[in-house]
Amino acid sequence: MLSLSSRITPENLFYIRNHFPYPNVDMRSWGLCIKGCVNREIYFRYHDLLNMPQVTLPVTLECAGDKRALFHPKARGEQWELGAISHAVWSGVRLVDLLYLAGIQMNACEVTFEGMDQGVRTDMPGVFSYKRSLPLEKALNPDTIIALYMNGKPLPYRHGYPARLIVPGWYGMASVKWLHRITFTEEQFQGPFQVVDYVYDRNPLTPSSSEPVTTIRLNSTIARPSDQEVLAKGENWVLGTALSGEDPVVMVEISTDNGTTWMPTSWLEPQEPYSWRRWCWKWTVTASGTYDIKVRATDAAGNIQSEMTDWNVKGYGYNAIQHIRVYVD
Ligand SMILES: Nc1nc2c(c(=O)[nH]1)N[C@H]1C(S)=C(S)[C@@H](COP(=O)(O)O)O[C@H]1N2
Ligand SMILES: [Mo]
Repeated sequence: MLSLSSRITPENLFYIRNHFPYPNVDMRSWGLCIKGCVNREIYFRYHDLLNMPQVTLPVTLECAGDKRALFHPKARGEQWELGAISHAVWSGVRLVDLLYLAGIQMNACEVTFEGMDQGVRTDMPGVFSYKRSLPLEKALNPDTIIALYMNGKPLPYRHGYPARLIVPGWYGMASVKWLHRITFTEEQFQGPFQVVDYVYDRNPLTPSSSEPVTTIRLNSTIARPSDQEVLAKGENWVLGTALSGEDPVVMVEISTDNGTTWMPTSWLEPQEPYSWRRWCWKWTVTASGTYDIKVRATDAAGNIQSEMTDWNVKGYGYNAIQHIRVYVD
């Protein structure tokens, strides 16, 4: 289910995705260190971060596996339907401000981010922590932040307290929770959450393509009515969201005849970078019957969602036109 009662997802309904059991967070010893190819290693205590200049940014988080259950043939992984996406307002320190304090050396090529959570994987031996990297350009983007607050309150434990990375416009796997270590490296990071997971593999027999999962693809979703719902004749509101990590979404259209004719929907809020936008459409139904409803979004560059999505082994980035069937009594 997708909660759209407000633009900001209520905290108890915000989706959660963890690869490992929750880590122990002891604030007496917690700190964030920056090391690797830097002029000086720096260690920040929680109050050091709280005392630095803060920025606030609304950002929608979407799991790369959102809508995975809709893939045909089925793709391996958590069978998310429509709910692995939520919206919050994040506040904290710009990552670039911290990185400049450490002084970046010329040989640095990437930045890796390590969470405090760790555990085993089913596909390889060893104990791993949740660790991901970003190219320098994205790490230095002023909108990439270390969030300390979510919706004006200290980050909830489940969402990464005391500090998490927020990488706007990228799928959720990049936004490392329970962050405690940042390392500049000369080489590209090869950890399993970077090169085994979160790559678009098209062929199960020849895994490990080099195309990493990064930006959120153009997508739109019908939150209400739900698939197979029975509606009464008369006025029915159709409600949903649209989002893209690249060019902003400029139009969402609805079809009630399986995609033959399309009608524009109305926005419930203005366009804001990195944020989903809710849309609605008043549907006046006069005849009972079965209706095939579809939704599609168009972005500012003229891209439009299609009937097909790019099938991949681990089921990332599903963004085909959504189709639901409803019955009108
Ligand atoms: N440390 C850590 N960070 C993590 C993860 C994790 O398992 N461990 N999961 C990632 C994934 S895949 C997603 S989709 C988002 C989910 O964030 P949320 O649980 O706050 O919604 O966190 C990301 N950051
Ligand atoms: Mo995810």
